[in-house]
Amino acid sequence: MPVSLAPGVSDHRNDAYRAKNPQMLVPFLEDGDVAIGQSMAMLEYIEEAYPSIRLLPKEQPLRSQVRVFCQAIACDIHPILNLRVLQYIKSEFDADPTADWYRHWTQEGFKALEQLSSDGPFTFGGQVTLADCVLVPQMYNARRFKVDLDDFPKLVAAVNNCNELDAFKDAAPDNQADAD
Ligand SMILES: N[C@@H](CCC(=O)N[C@@H](CS)C(=O)NCC(=O)O)C(=O)O
Repeated sequence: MPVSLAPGVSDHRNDAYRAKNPQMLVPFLEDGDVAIGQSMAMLEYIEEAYPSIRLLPKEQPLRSQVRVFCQAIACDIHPILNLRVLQYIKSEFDADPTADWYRHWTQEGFKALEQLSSDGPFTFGGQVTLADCVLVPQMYNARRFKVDLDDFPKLVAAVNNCNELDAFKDAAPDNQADAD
């Protein structure tokens, strides 16, 4: 079910959605009896419930390296660039967070990710992993906010290669039923 974050709509803040997800954030996964928020929890659920497609490598140290990469985005980069943070900076400090704030924290985070990633074609070599699933949307936002990506050739290449695959095309924001 589409949940719009658009200003003036804010489906994620209505009572019906809050009853499902007290954090009032998207995405939110419903699969049978399972109803969970938090992207990393969802990705691990899908990994365990649908083991025919493996996105978390079994072997170490790769397994942990993929988790480190995912958490660098989910715990450190994404939270400070989130909609409610940007809205708060604008309303409380009368500053435009889409200028310096967004670009600064994306580039700081991407510097580390570029170093953490391995050679392509994907973030950790020849197989798509959870790292790619987490990087693609963060890169989508970086492009949307016109962050200079010249220093991140491995990340850009991995995302471009993912975006050639049907699964990533199907999941792209512009290909969703409620995209405007
Ligand atoms: N840690 C959460 C973050 C979820 C999150 O912040 N989602 C954003 C969209 S990408 C959101 O719902 N923002 C609404 C807001 O900030 O009000 C996760 O990984 O699922």
